[in-house]
Amino acid sequence: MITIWGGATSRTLRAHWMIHELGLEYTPELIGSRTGATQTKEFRALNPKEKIPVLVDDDLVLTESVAIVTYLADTYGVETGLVPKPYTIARAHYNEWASFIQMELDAHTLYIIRKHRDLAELYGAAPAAIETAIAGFNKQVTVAESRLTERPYLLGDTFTAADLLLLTCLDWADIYGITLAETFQSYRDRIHQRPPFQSASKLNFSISPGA
Ligand SMILES: N[C@@H](CCC(=O)N[C@@H](CS)C(=O)NCC(=O)O)C(=O)O
Repeated sequence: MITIWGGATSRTLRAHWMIHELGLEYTPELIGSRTGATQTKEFRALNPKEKIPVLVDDDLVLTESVAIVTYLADTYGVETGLVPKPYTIARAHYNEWASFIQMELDAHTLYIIRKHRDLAELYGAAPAAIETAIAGFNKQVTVAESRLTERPYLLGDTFTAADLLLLTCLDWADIYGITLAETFQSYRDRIHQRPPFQSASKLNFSISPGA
């Protein structure tokens, strides 16, 4: 039996969304970040990093949203093409996009804004870092934009986990008031219509985020 811990954030959405894409049965444990729920003894035994999302699949405990998404598609959706098969060129490009999105659009830019603006009381206010993060996001995201002017999805003609990861960052940027290029509007509209996105979002955001 699969359990996904965590809700209410873009990172937790990724895990729920992939489960919904694959049509798997699972137990969502919708705990929020910064609510104290990631610091309980039970949760720390699963993830001493005190972070969500976490996947539990029988004996396997897996953290990191990109690793979770990739594991789920590799294990339960090999024929879906949601993540290209290992040892292929397509997989190398999937890895490339996944690393780029997680590092350049999430960790180095959007998460910096979150830490030093929304969570300034915890991490310190840093207006210059926020300005640089917004500029960095805008610069890096143009690479994805150029790609999407040539093909409907990041890896080609079909939706993959690379698009799932990108979409979560584009929606996160939109919430932060970052103006996205026109190419992204139609891309986002198209992906927002996917029933697994809609059902996973409804579930993921059914709890309030922590502070
Ligand atoms: N690199 C990790 C980041 C996970 C992360 O930072 N999660 C935040 C919420 S988005 C969290 O769990 N914070 C917990 C807390 O501070 O209570 C991933 O992509 O899964």
